[in-house]
Amino acid sequence: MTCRRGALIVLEGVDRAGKTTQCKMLVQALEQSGHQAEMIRFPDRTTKIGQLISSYLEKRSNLEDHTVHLLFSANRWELVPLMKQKLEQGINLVVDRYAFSGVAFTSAKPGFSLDWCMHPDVGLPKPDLVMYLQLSLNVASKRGEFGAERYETSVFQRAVQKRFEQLKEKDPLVNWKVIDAARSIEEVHREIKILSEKAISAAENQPIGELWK
Ligand code: NYM
Repeated sequence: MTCRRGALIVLEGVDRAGKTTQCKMLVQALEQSGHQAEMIRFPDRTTKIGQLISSYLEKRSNLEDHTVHLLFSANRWELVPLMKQKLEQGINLVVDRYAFSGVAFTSAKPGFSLDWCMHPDVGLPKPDLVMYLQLSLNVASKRGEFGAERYETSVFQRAVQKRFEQLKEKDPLVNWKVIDAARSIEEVHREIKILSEKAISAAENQPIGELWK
């Protein structure tokens, strides 16, 4: 490798935990301290697959549960060449949801095991850091009503939260950090920035890993 590679940094958590706000703040802060950084979000609703997913989430169409799970995964795989290219150019990628959301949301549906849900994402670029924004659903609901998209009900979100916790416990090869997201935006940001800077230094001279392999 001629230049130091960028780090793959993922933010996860239930809806309303503040992931998108924190991703944007992190990209800005990293740029201000001299790093190259870009944000990506999954699902990426701009591709053809992403449009199918978006229409499903907005309840404009129905898709069979296994099928939509595989589409979410395909939506990550279609971005892999671009992600690798950017990481190899030294750009740090800050990712709003990744395979962990894929597993937590589908496995919250009846009849889906964590193992089955993890399979299609095995071998994706492995995040150097996964920050799980932890927030009780009581606090989350005080931040306003859930939206009108599919999955945005407190019963489903409770199941998703449980699945995130199970996945985190089952997953010793991934660098998970739990962030208390009930604090102020600034406090949460400070912790996320420190952890990210550390991950960036640790990743520089390491090859990009493969998730769940
Ligand atoms: N979601 C997201 C999944 O069910 N599987 C996935 O693989 C991913 C990445 O889509 N409710 C769900 C979680 C969210 C929704 O929401 C996307 P948003 O607000 O665009 O992050």
